[in-house]
Amino acid sequence: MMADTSQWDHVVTDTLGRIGKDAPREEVVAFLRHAATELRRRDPIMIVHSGNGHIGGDFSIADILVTLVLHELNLDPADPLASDRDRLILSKGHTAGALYIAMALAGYFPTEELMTFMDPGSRLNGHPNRNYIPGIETNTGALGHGLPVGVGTALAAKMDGSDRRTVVLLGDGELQEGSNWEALMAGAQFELDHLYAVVDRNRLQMGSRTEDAVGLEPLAEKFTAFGWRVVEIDAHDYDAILDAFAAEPEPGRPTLILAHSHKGHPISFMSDQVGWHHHVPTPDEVDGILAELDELEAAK
Ligand SMILES: Cc1ncc(C[n+]2csc(CCOP(=O)(O)OP(=O)(O)O)c2C)c(N)n1
Repeated sequence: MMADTSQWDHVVTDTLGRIGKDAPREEVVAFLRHAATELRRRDPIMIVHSGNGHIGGDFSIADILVTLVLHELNLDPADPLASDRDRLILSKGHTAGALYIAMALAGYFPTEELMTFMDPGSRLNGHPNRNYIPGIETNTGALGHGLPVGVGTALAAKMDGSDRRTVVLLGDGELQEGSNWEALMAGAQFELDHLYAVVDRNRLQMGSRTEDAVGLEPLAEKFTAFGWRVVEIDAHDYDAILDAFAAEPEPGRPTLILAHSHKGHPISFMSDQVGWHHHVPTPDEVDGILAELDELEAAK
């Protein structure tokens, strides 16, 4: 049963389009900050509508996602299957809601369609499906498959002699799937220097801290030992995200961006709270999220 969300009809999500590579850095950052705020406004309303979703992990990757989809990657919403586009794979497919909003903001499909999230017959499934939305590169949701597919995608680009990049967004809990470590070895073996893995290091998985389930640390050292160049960033700092992708690839080595984030960021009552992994917010909580986003936007 889809819930009534008409009380938030005043929250309108408009297409923003993409901001070009030649725009000044301050303009890019202001644009991306606004886009991420719009994403975080729309997300809880979609989740209340469907009664499902992964709001904590949506919020932790919002800043990176808008940076990639609305600016950094070589993508064209009007030509979503252009052969030399960069490839983005959302391996943490449970955060499909965030990807859909970023894609709608960029212009891949009308923003009105967002409110069909998880309706019967909707193109916007609970996990991304490439058969429905052109521009989604591969179906994900069963954790542990995005990076192996990304290795193949990047290897294909290398065999084509193309400079196109492959970027895979992973959860940190997801790293407990052994397939990731095989893919890390293969990425180094094939010297895929246009392959980027971004790990959303929010330190929480479903129901616990990662370190209390199957501990991951020392993570940066493990990636280095597997032959990857490691770049550590604050996942909510646009300059850091932009700089990480602007750096020239290191010849022969894939790049691992270890993005230190906060699940539920930047909302005071959600941030770093494990209970918000797939909590469906109450109407009061949605109002609280919207009020905090308004306040933060006014303060900038
Ligand atoms: C193979 C597989 N096992 C279990 C799940 C169920 N599941 C969905 S989200 C999740 C936790 C993922 O944690 P993490 O990768 O850290 O994501 P985040 O905390 O950033 O949302 C799990 C276990 C799944 N989607 N796929």
